Amino acid sequence: MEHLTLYGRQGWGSVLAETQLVWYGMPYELRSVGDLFADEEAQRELEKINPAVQVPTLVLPDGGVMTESGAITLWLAEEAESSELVPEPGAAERTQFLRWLFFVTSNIYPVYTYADDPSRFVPQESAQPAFAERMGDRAKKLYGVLNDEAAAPWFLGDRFSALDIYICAMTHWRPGRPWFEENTPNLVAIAAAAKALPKLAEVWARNYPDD
Ligand SMILES: N[C@@H](CCC(=O)N[C@@H](CS)C(=O)NCC(=O)O)C(=O)O
Repeated sequence: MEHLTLYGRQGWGSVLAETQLVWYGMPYELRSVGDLFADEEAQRELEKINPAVQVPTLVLPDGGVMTESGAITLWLAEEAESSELVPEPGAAERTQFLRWLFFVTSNIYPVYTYADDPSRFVPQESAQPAFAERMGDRAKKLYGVLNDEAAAPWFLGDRFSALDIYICAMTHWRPGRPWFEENTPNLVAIAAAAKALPKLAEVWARNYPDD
């Protein structure tokens, strides 16, 4: 396939797409975007491609645009004609894979959108910290649910999948490693195992150089 262009930022959600591109050995060009919460120029540039102004944003060889990490996950598996990260239709793990992929992308991920910059949603400055805290509580609850559902050594049991990549990436985010270690040991174990995969070592190190 012709090359893909991934707009991303070190350690941000673009790592979800980048790891999968690396896994499948798909050629891609990485375009680093500035801090989308602070850099208006970076916002304006990305907005031309993805009006939601978020990463990952993937531009396809035909100029089409793919956003939404969950959709990108399903699309990449199809494009790669691989079931290594996405259980194929009919596979025993498919149902739970889809359930938890959507749980992560449509339940947990938006909590970050709301808490990253509460001023976008709560005009009154004095109310913003409490709002962010409530969002943090929501994330903790949902990560607890995910932890209780997690099998071993991978989320789906014996079968590695893109869910393990999400868990590895997201346990680098809020509420922070100590909280995950104390409260979600199953997720932390999965994250460590995903981190140790030689195929992904470089891309993890690029995104999380301080680990
Ligand atoms: N639904 C999107 C969420 C992507 C997302 O929230 N990305 C964050 C980085 S982790 C972002 O770009 N935030 C910038 C902003 O919201 O301004 C997905 O699953 O890809």
